[in-house]
This record gives sequence, C-alpha cells and structure tokens, in this order.
Amino acid sequence: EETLNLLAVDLGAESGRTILGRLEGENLTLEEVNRFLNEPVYLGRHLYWDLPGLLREIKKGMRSAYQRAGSLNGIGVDTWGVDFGLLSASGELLGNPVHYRDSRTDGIMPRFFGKVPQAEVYRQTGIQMMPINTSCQLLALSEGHPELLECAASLLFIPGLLTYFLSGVKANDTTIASTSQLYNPVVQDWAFDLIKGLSLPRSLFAPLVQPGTVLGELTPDTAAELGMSAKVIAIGGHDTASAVAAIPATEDPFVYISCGTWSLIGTELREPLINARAQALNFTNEVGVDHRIRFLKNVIGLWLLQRCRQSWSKQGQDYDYAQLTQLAAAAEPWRTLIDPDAPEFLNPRDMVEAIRQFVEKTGQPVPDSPGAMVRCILESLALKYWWVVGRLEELTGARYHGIHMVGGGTKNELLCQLTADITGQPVLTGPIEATAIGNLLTQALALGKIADLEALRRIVRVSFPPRVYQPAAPDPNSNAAKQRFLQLLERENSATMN
Ligand code: LRH
Repeated sequence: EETLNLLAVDLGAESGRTILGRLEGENLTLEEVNRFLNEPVYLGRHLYWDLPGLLREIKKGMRSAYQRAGSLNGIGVDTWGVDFGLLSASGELLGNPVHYRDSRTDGIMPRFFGKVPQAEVYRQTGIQMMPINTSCQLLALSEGHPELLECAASLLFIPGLLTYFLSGVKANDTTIASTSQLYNPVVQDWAFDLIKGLSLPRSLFAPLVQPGTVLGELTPDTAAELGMSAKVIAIGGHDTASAVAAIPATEDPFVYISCGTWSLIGTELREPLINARAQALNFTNEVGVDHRIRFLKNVIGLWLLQRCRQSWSKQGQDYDYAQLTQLAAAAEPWRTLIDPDAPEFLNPRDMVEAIRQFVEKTGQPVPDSPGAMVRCILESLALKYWWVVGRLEELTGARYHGIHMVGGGTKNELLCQLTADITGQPVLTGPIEATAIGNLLTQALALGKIADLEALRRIVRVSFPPRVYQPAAPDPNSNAAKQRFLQLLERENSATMN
C-alpha cells in the first residue's frame, strides 16, 4: 500500500513545530521537521503575535519536509484558539494579530454584559466567560479602533489566516470558530443574535468549513517560492480539537486532559450541554472533529510554570523543566496551594511575585525556593483537575474510570503521578504529540484514507500505546489538601464571582 506523506503545522502559545507524518495502512510514524519558539512582542503598548516570523518558520519546515519525504500529500495547520486577523476586501491583513493576553480586554466584562446579558451569551454559545474570548476582543476593538473594523471585510482565526497565506483560500473551520464565543453549537452556525447584540459587522462572519475539508493547492507564488506542491487541508484548526481527536480512548464516555500552556479538561458529547449549572460552573461547549462537542473547562495550566521559569531566568537563574520538576519532587508536599485560575495569574508582570501575593493574602507559607514554588503549582493543578473531573461527573451524570492525558505536559511525570494520586484514577498518558497526530490523521480523513473518527483513534492506539500511572493509596495529607483547596476555591469564587 502506498504511503501518505502529510505535514502538520502545530503552533502552541510557547512553541511551534512542523511534523512530518507517514501513514502506511494503520501505522503512523512521526518525524519532527523543525521546532521554534513562539515569542510574542510588544509593538508600543500592545502585545502581538509575530505572525510573519511564524510563517517564515512554517515555510522552512515545509521546504525541509518536502525534501525529506520527496512528496507531500497534505498540509494542515492548527493553533491556539480565540485570536484572529482581519482582512480588507482585497485580502490585505489589517494589522498584526493581537495576543489574547493583551490588556485591551481588561475590565471588559461589565460592558459586555451591559450589551448582552451573561445568561443570554451562554445560552447562545455555551462558551465559558473569559476575557480572552474573541467576543471580548472584538468588543474591545470596536470600542478602541472602530476604523479597523470599518475597513475589514473578513475575519480569519490564526489557522485560517495561515492557510489563507498558503492557499489563497479564506476559510475558518468550525472547531476554531467555536472558541470565539460567537458560534452557536446548537444551530451549528455563527451566533448572529449575539453578533448583532455586540454591534459587530455581520459580514465578517462567513460560512464555515468542516474539519477535514481540502481547501486547495498552494498558491502558485508559494509553490514557486518553496519548490513544492501540496494540498492545503482544513483540519481541526483549534489545537485542542486536534488533540482530542487523537485521544486513544476505547471507553465511551472518557475524560481527557490536554496538557500544554493551558490544561483543557473535559469529555466528548454528541450534543451541547447548556444549562444554568454548566453556566455557573463556567464550562465550555467547543466543537470537535466529526461534529462532536468538546465539553470542557480551561484551566490555566503550565503557563504558571512557564512564567515562573521566566522570572527566575531574569534573575540569572536558568532552569530547564526537567530540573524544576526534580526540585519539586524533592520539596515538601502539600505545603502551599493556589487556585490556578485566579484572575491575577492570567498575565502578571512577574508570576513568582503574583503567587507570593496570593499565598500571603490567603495566609499560607510562601514557597521559598524554586522547588517549593513548582511543587505548589503542580499540586494545585492536580487538585484543580480533580475538582473539574468531579464537576464533569455532576454535570453529565457519567462516572469516569480513568483519565487520558495528552500533550507536552505529559512529559512532566510528577504532574501525571500527582493527577493519578489525587483523583484516585489511573492516568493514561500519551501521545505527547496528540495535537499534531490529530492534525495529520484528520488530513487523511479528508483524503478519504480513514473511514471515521473511531478508525482514526484506533490508528493512534496502535501507533502510540499509552503509558499508565496507577494512583497511590489515598493518604490523610492529600485528603486534608483537598479540603484546603475547596476552601480556597470558595474564597476565590466569592471574591471574583467567576
Ligand atoms: C490551547 C488553547 C486553548 C484555548 C487557548 C487560547 O492551546 O487553544 O484551548 O482556550 O489556547
């Protein structure tokens, strides 16, 4: 049987990579082609993605993948959610895309709900309230720079923007559109009432494509520049959608944690779950590959660790993640806890300082070394996972017996073991590159080489068997930590109404 050569472009908030996938029958093998940092940049007061720099690295990866494989059947692009670029009628990019952690959305919620009541926003979209959402960003843009919106003819999320520059075809897929909080998963189209309520131009929101749609060939210019040809394929452009597509689950329903800069914890549903309790608990109904609903919650994730590492590095102490995890493993357990999702952690000037202030405010001992700090972060994340899984069971009525953990965060063995211990459930980890794998295999789906999502997941299971972490027996200290953690959440809840 012939081999299918596919290229996944997978951009996370911290780094990007291109990965060459070779699919032979039911066996997928991966070869990393290039990997690069994704470093945002302040242009004046605002924080932007370096879009041209990212495209340059992607093109390097494409050229080199083509040379290695001799031919490429497809290219798919997945990225983080919510961010976008605007194009003029002639297809010019109107400004560099702004980073979702930029301050333009600070304090926007009351103005948002002044235009459309919160319950109505949730009813139409089923998406959790977060200032990073496209809805909030577009509202901020319309308040601050209406002239940009006036010039705009179309809106493309980051995957759509990149595939547009490669293929000349303007398209957003449903998975990435659903992260915007402007998409209605029940009617499976844009939430036009909400769009109207926010006074956003309706014409920006063009029809969507399904993940697994061939968009077209590379533009003649790109083909000539790179000396190659390939089909550009819309996949689950939202990285989390691609990751969830590649969960090697056999059980149904199942729980997953997609673990990178963010931790996305949830399950897969056939229909959206939108009710008052889901709203109160701020759960999200994002769209998955094959019309599934990714019912999940965003937890701030390893971002906490990434930013602490930056703080230490600025002070001349450079650690890699493996060193930090080793130090954490040796630190005293259950000493200090935080609510990872406290709003002050979204983008503080200095994360170590922000955590110090949080623990002082809550009357706990300050983590006095990098090891103690990382321990505090990893334990608090594991506790948050435990809490979210409990709320998932409450909302869906299902009982889960095992947690699939995928993504780069699974390289952190301490976090995987803590998650197993604190939830009391086996944790099945891998694949690390779930996002790229979901991207690659959805291309194969589009090309008619895979029958459906079940067949896709079987290929993942066969090609990348998971590693299992068994939970340790419950101990009184971790049980006490759970109680302390619940008190913290309650305190936070009443402080932020979040
Ligand atoms: C993870 C992710 C997450 C989004 C966030 C903006 O990379 O896509 O699912 O909510 O980035």
